[in-house]
Amino acid sequence: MSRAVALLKHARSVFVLTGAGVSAESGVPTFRGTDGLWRNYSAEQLATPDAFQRDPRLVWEWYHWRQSVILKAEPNLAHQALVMLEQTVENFLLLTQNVDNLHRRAGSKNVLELHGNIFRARCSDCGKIVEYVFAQEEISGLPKCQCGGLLRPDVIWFGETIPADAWHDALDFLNRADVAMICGTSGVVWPAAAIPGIACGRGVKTIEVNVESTAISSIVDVSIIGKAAEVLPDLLERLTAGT
Ligand code: BV8
Ligand code: ZN
Repeated sequence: MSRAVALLKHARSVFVLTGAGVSAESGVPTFRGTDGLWRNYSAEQLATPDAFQRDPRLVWEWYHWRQSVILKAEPNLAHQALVMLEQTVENFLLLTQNVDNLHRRAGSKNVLELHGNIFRARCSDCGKIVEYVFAQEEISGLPKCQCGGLLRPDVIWFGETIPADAWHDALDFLNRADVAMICGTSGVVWPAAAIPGIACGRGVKTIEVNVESTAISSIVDVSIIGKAAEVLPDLLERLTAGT
């Protein structure tokens, strides 16, 4: 922990990558943990264009269920610690794989949503993007656009390319960062999983926070095993105590 604080103390630019682990303590299920299944489906089976093509109702049921879980959730101390970190360092960028909007609800400003946002929908016909929160009474069938087209969640599914501008901006910031923190991700989903290797290759100091060791634990400068909602507030307390 003290080595992580020392790295952050001398950092002007801090890059953070988060995954489902930082929302776990808000009660939002992770993807690959024991709570990662829904009706015995895995994310890889449902979060694909083919699954939506084949059974849009099933896929929408999954997203409606996830929206209902997230709407009951509150940002946790990990999200709040990252808001503090953004206010503490000179330059800050938060790249999240999460689609739950909890970083924004916590107050993070400079956030890039690499995989989209579950509270937005996109028209399969005209491409229009709308804010979308499922309300039982509103729709009996599938959500439709004003043009009549079928709406889909505005998230990036497996097999779909990620937003080029978000990826470009993230790498641009990472290349100039002093420290990169990798929090609560299993590091199995590409291309986000490439971030730690790119950071190490650029000489950016890396800190991992995860409840268990992962494939990158051996390549990062500091690997902290613990819950994000405990480790991150502790890190911020030590970081700001010295100021
Ligand atoms: C693409 C949105 C071009 C939907 C998601 C190589 C290059 C490019 C692509 C690929 C490649 N190899 C394979 C691919 C294909 C694929 C891929 O990566 N597949 C994997 C499964 C092997 N990638 C893609 O398709 C990407 N597209 O690159 O386009 C292309 C296309 C085709 C072929 C080539 C190139 C698009 C990927 C985006 C998929 N969309 N989500 C939705 O959410 O509904 S991914 C989904 O997984 C979520 O976004 C999630 O955030 C993400 C990653 O999972 P994690 O966040 O890491 O969550 P996980 O449950 O896995 O882990 C939680 C971690 O937290 C654990 O480590 C746990 O220990 C820890 N933890 C738990 N509790 C805590 C904690 N840590 C701290 N505190 C705690 N309390
Ligand atoms: Zn439309």
